[in-house]
Amino acid sequence: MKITEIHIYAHDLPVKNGPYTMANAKVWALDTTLVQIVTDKGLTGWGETCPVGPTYQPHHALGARAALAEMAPGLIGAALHPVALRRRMDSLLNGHRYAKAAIDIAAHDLIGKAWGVRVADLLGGAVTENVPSYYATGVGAPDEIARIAAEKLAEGYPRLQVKIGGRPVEEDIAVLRKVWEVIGGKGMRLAADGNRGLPTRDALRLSRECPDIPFVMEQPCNTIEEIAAIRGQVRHGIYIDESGEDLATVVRAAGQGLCDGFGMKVTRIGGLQQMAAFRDICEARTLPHTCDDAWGGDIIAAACTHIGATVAPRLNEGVWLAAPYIEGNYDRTGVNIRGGHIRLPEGPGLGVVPEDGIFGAPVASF
Ligand code: 0XW
Ligand code: MG
Repeated sequence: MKITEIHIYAHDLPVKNGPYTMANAKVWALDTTLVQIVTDKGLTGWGETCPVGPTYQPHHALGARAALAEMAPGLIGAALHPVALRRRMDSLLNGHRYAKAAIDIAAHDLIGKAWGVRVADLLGGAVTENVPSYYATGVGAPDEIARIAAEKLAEGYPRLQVKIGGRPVEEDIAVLRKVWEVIGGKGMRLAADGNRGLPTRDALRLSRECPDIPFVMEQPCNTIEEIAAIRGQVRHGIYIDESGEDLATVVRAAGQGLCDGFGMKVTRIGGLQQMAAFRDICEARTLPHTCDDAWGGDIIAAACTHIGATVAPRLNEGVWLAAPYIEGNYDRTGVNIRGGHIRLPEGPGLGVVPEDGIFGAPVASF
């Protein structure tokens, strides 16, 4: 099966009750990029990549589309084998894994459709049909975040991520204390995500002043070097998210014991083929991790859910979806969270087929 056409679409995803606030970013609407690949067998597959604004990671929507346009002519005629396709993309453009991921996801969708199987089964096999999710709050005041924590606990979420950073650390400590009053001892796991926003001084205070609250500290500081500097001094587990830029960094972090787990994004690592390798590296070193993306609609949600369904349950920190912050779906059912869990789409392929014309005319076609 060979690629005969590539179409690129841009689609606006307004944030419900926005903005969504993180230490270094406030977002009201996200610009997502959809990739449609057509093959010589007449099948169509879909991929998606949606940076959560231009400052969360060194990714942005126009950058994704420029990178896709740079590679697309060289991909016409390519066979749909994910490893060979990744090497071909690497021969056409250095880096830009978050754009390559959209092609990789569409390739998995197509292979699944051609073989009549779900993407989860292509990726090694689903171990659950009901994939755990987690809820991520924005940066907020103690009473408001504690109210959300109570609501999400009652809904059945097994895990909560509280956003911190970008303000005096005393406020972050007050939020975590209030949240723990609500969820402590009730079986909900807790992550405090700094999104690179804390100086090491504040990350150390946060850990020292909350020794009784068993949260993991997710990407507290900007660089892997800052995380390495505080690693031996904190009482809490540390997860790397934004700094886990590629498999080489993951191997380094795991090999040097720089973290206790990861928040991982399917597009940042380069797509589902690289994500499956990441999953296996984590399993070899017993490192828990998430399978998320930064934002995006039902195509990226399906991709995250399919890989999330293959993770060993004891290491599965869940699949975060933007669905609670988005109105509407790409097809009749979409990918949604119920009771803190996501039903694995039935497939074949991703199991999401966008309604005809939903994204308007392509912004580029090859
Ligand atoms: C909570 N997320 C998965 C969604 C936002 O894009 C940020 C991200 C994270 O964990 O950093
Ligand atoms: Mg994170």
